[in-house]
Amino acid sequence: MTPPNLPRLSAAMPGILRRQAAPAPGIVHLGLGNFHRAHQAVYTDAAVAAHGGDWGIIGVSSRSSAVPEAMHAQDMLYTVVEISPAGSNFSVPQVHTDAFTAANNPNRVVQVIGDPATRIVSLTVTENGYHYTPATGSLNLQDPAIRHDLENAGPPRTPIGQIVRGLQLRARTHADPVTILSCDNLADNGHHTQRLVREFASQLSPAEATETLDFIEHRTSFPSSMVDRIVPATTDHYRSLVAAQTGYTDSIPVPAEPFTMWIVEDNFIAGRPAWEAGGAVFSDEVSGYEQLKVRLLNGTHSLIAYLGALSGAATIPDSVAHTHIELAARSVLRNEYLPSISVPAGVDVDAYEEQLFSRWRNTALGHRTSQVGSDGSVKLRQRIPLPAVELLAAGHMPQLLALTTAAYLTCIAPLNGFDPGPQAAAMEDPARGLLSTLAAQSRSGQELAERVLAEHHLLGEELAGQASFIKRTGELIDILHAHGPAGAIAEAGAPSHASSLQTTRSTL
Ligand code: CS2
Repeated sequence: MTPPNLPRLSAAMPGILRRQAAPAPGIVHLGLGNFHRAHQAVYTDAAVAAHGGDWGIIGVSSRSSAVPEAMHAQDMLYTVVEISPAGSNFSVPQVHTDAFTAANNPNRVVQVIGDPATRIVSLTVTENGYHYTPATGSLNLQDPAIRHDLENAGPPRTPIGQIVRGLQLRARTHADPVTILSCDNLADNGHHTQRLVREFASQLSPAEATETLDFIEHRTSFPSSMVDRIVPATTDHYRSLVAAQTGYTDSIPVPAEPFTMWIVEDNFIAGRPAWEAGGAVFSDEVSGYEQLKVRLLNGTHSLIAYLGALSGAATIPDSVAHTHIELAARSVLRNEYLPSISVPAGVDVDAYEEQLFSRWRNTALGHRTSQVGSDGSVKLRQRIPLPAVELLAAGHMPQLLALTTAAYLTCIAPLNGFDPGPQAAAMEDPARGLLSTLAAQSRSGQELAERVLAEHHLLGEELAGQASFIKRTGELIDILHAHGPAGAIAEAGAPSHASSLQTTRSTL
């Protein structure tokens, strides 16, 4: 329960402000969700505290006005609640200078990106926010939102459309350089974003396209970055915790695990904050770290989320507490993801794996299986195909990658008459409609896998032609429907007895 009559978090509250005011703005951030507020904002706060600089952040939320409105009501402040079983830590970053909602103020997004004071445009818009076709990696020119933005039917609605219109404005006016920094879980996220921006710009009228592409070529940079911090959704539990332990109310606190990591390519054409002060690492090996994270962490996370949801687990810690799910997770991580990765120098994989399991076991955090399981049609494309194709080419069946795919389809597109449970029902996915239709037309898992993977290329072209993988995925869908996760894990070949856990740990 929140104690009554507590004041709301504000700049006037004694002990809150560590500096006179937020710095002047230099960054526009698209995607004012919890992740940005517990990650990049925290690093920027540390950078400005240590070295100064005009690196205030204008936060842009895409559709919801809840966070921008609450930030205005709290003098742009909010609490980061670091949660571990040992206790909680509270901090208040002081770097946002403004916040608004793109849907309510669409022209303003283009203006702030075009503003000469803006030197970095950063993004956390999720894999789904890039409007690309997972099968090809290219901009989805059939997507109605992209069509809308290209046809100039009004101010742009998609992040890529907003960025290109902002760059067009810069090209037309002052031509100051600017960096576009993707902070989403996409392999090679800098190049990926650059490619989509170029593809969008090349669809403009010839004169506009020439001017804008020239600007993109010479006056922008697109560093890649690997971001890592588990950040669940805010709930009333965290609001009450903040009220009980800080003496103020905050309607938008952000829960986060203590662990945080940011590896960034140092390619900022218009300067950058000294993010090292917050622990960011500038490296030429970003793509190695990205692979490591997108596959070992995010890929294994997906398996834990889908098998957990099908076992009735509401949270990731509840899911890995099932011994057979932990075994499946260790097996996919070691035997199926790891072989596809060039591990960056200095990374100890055993320690990395143990750290992942201890992060996933953080029961205090309550990270939901439905949150990690959402948007699988876009996320899995980043996680599964390349490692799977490599193993297939070497003559090995990636059983647990097939099981991840099968568990995903069982959650989102169950066959007629099967109820995958409330956690699966709570998963959002842009492909849910299509996949439900395909499931309704299928009499077996094999038919479903064939339709989804071979005909609709859900996991890309590479896997569309892999008949043995598709067949195995279909068989595992049938086993999941008939015998549940434990049966399917045993069938997929992950060791199935608790006693083998130790053996697995020591022999992998
Ligand atoms: C998760 C990530 O939702 C997901 O797919 O795997 O959000 C994960 O928690 C973060 O990437 C951790 O850095």
